[in-house]
Amino acid sequence: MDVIHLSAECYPVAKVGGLGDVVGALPKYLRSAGINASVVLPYYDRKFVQENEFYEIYSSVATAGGKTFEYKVLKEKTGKLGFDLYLIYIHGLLDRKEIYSYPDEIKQFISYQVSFLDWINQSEKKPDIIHCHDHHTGLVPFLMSHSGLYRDLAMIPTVCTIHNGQYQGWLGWDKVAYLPPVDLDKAGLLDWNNCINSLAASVKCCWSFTTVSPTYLEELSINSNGLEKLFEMEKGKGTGIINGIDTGVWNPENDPMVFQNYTAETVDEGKKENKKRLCEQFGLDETKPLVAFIGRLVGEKGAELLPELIDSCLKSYAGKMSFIILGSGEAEVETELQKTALKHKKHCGLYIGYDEELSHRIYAGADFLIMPSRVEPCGLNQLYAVRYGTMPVVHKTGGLSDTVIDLSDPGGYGITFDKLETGEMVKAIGRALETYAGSNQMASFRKKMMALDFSWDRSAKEYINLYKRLIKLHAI
Ligand code: NHF
Repeated sequence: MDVIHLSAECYPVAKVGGLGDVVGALPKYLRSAGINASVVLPYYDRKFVQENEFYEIYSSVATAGGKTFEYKVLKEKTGKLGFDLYLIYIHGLLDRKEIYSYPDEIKQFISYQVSFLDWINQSEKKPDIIHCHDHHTGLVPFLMSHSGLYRDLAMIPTVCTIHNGQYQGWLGWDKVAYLPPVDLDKAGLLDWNNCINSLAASVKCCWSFTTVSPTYLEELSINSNGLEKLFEMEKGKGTGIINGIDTGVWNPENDPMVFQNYTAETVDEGKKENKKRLCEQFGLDETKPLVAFIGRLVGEKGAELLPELIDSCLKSYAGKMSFIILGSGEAEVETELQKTALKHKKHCGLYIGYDEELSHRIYAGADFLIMPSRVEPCGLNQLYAVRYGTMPVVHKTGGLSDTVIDLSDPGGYGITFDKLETGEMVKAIGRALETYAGSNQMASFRKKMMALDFSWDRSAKEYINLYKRLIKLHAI
């Protein structure tokens, strides 16, 4: 079975968040389960692309927005990622450093989608499934069915995975000219609230959509930035599949980025050494329990709640713990956190920015990971945390509800709280401190967490079952 994944991100080529991690890992696991999965990305002028060899497999001209442009398809030479990687190159448009935030982003992603379709349309061997991720690839299912240019693709099953329904790829109807000729009778499929909505079009036109956790599928009908009714109507073709983690990359036993490797057997000594070195770096007291936050400093992740939480915890628990924060995001949140770190120099370490190595070191050295997310479609950080024996303390929402079992429940290994209020979160941290102080408790929870299986094997199987079901439908 040939499956092509389309995405704006794919680790280690281009990653901003969890989308990159998923698209960098899932195809590998599909491959080891016998599926010929590959990834087609826009070309980016970034480290991985500069340092690896690619060769041209196809070039042609396509039209979008009444303009004809030349595009090339490049293939990575060695297959070292564990799957075939293709990049779509367009001079002056798909040859940039950053992934997002260009003023002509609309043109950038439409040209990417159109070039992909143009290439596959002429290719003799068609894929069995086209799997689109998030709104940047959301117009593909519509164009496959409703543009005369791609008639040959109309019967290929499409899957659309929603990693984050808050961002939808809106464009005004004045931008319809950017698209190739489409059947305008079907324009309603592109529309949501009087504008073209790429994510809505994808959900309407794909054969099946998935969300990255079952709870998130439910939540989208209640809170999805205006698409609630659509998700309510289309729920029947949706499935929630929990993400996995790449256990090859995230493995404390041989992770080259951490200070000292460890296994479930040696977790206590390993964590002690990692914490010591991390605390040295940030001027923190290594004898205190260490609570970490890693992630984008934005409202969705509840990052603006951290300054008050840190103040309150240090007050309520007389400075008996330390915090460490890694991330970047909204300027105001960054400034507030900088003030907090300055005010509590001995108790709060802060790194504004994105640093893959430091994130691994924090998972290895911290005792707890706090996730006060407002919205969390799946969440990968809590999964990385348990893999490194770090206890997650999470708001019960989305994928966090599906993956973290509270200590008080059978099989529990984490701490959950229902409301995003400082008081509730302070209590949750209080429970963390009690657990830390309890003799031998922490040691057994760490072992328990490290034995959990959140690898991709299980989730990959669920995707394969879905692909098989769609291919059967195709045959009918
Ligand atoms: O895990 C990958 C990630 C999710 O919750 C995460 C998010 C973005 O917000 O699926 O995508």
